[in-house]
Amino acid sequence: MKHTVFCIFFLIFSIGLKAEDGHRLWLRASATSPVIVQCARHSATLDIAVNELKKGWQGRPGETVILKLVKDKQLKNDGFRLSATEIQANSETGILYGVYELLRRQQTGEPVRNELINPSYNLRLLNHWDNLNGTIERGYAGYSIFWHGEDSLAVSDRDKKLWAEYARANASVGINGSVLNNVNASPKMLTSEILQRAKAIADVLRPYGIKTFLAVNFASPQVIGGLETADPLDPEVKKWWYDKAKEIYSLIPDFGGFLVKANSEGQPGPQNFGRTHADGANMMADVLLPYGGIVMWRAFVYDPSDEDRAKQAYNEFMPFDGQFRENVIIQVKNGPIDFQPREPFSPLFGAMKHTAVMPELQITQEYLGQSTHLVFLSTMWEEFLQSDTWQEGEGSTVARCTDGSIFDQKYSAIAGVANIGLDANWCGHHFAQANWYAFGRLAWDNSLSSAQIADEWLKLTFKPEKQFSPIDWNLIFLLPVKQMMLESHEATVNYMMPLGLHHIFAANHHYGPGPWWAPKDWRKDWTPPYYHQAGDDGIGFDRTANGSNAVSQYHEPLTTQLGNLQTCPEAYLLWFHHLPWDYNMKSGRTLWDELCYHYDEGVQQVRQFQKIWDKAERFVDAERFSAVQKKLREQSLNAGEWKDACLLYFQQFSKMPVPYELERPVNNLETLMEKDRRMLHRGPTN
Ligand code: GCV
Repeated sequence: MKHTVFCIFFLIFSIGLKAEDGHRLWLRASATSPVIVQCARHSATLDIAVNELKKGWQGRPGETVILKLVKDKQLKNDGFRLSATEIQANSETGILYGVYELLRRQQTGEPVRNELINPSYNLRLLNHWDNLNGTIERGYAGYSIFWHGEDSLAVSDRDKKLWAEYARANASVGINGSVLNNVNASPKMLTSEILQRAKAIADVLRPYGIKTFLAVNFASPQVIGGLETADPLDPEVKKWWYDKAKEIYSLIPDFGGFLVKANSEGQPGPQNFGRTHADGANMMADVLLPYGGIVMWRAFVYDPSDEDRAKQAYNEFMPFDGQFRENVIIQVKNGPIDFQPREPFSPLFGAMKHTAVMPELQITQEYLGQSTHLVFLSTMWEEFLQSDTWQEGEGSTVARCTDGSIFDQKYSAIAGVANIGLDANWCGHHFAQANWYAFGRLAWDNSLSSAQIADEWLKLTFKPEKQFSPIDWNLIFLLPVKQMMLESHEATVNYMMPLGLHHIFAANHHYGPGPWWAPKDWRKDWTPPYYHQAGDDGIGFDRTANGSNAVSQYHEPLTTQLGNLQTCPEAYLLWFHHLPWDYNMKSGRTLWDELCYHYDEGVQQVRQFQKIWDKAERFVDAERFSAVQKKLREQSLNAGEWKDACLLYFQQFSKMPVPYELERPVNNLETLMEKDRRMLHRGPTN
């Protein structure tokens, strides 16, 4: 009887939840009451702002809201003054951001006080690693929304609708620029035919305040321009870029500028012509300067030398500090290696004092379970942004070193490598949308907490239109699911690479474990043993003064702190130290036992996530519920494989048992290695 009553009750509630494919992202709410909007001017952007208010108003019925353009010195370009009935801004985009802020607060139940709100960074950019043939490098959510092939350049209504939806989502979280193509850039990007399509995209993005940028191939003057060289000091090469810039600006008058990956992983650059990064970046900067454009020059460089890969970007870029033009920004990945599950911050942050430096984060989860694992990246980014570089004394956080609060810089910027594709839900995993959202929110306000961001996102994305008891929704859905999000990054670090381990992926796909992978003729720094250094004597990469001395690239007291075993945070222990298996950890366990505990903890955490999600079923529409449920099952299985693969592999060296109180491995090492070999369809990459 009790059971029947429960079933009827459950049915009544679940029938009300319409299936959702996730396409509406966090923009699901519609108006609950009418509003009168007064805005003295019309423009594409202001009209969007007015319409958004009308479509999404959840405030007092019949309220009048004033949108007012002002000249207020306290406001930055995109900033605004907010109150419950008025938004003031210096720019139209400021008004638009104010509208989205007001609506967000109404929809999440946050108070609206009189506030002045300025963004942390001037430029808040998505980098799309989209290829002209429609594929996406490290994309896990289908094909490109921008490019469908070089023979398919006509712009359809479907394209335009999707681009407008994309632009709206970006604007709603404050993102104001998009780099439309892969940093491994095809020279063809700059041909006139392709630029026409870039123009069409830019036209759709513009009213939402989004500027268009392009990634460019340094050898373009040779490859598509027919010149004999791409030497940045060659007058003909300079002229080629001048002419190209002129052509681009005639199509896209507010074009933002170039993103360049040069002399990195086989991409051409100034060094091919005996020139420096500064020579190359400055030439392009000069070309763009008359139009107000900028150059984002990536510092993701490393070569197959014997030098520790973690040191190379710093070594290569520091000598040029102060030599770059004002409209050049050096774009630096958060960590010194490559978007690993956990890295210390790159020592370039704060160290380049006379050059603008911008962080590059990776929203697409190349190394974090791609679109299968639920990993809320905000906690990782928060940890990174709040890391103290000590470069200008205590409190010189990465956030402050890059947003213009410490260094005098004309441009401040932050970029995220997008996780967006043609999948109905844009990001492959419903919870991966939270990472797009979080990137935008942190780019707007780099002091936001992940708890706040998760709270907002969950309310906007999952609050059922149907009324449940708010107490139930809070207790069974909001709080536990938020907690799951907040723990998810640490869980992934635990089951993949705890205690500072890094880059121990199987070759090529960067998905599953492969600590064993080391073909003889392959670059050592593209193989996991280079990074974990496991042997009979222990595990970890010695980056102390006795080893590669990468610690010396950090500012004191960090050099000493990281180099000293007593003070190095255990989260980075094996990043900086090579230690014996029986090394005594703070917990009193041996290093080997501690590793086992972390791997096991990661697996248990994901099992717990499954319980949380299953329990929340009645609050989620069936389509999104089961999609996430399936992915969590896969994640649980994968977490177990990670644990078994790493522990069974490292056990060959530690020769110590997995602590008997922990769950035993359920996979055999040989089977896991075989699975890895089968996944290796294509040739390996780094
Ligand atoms: C776009 C890593 C990725 C590459 C990526 C590169 C980069 O190596 O695996 O796919 O290339 O980083 O950031 O340039």
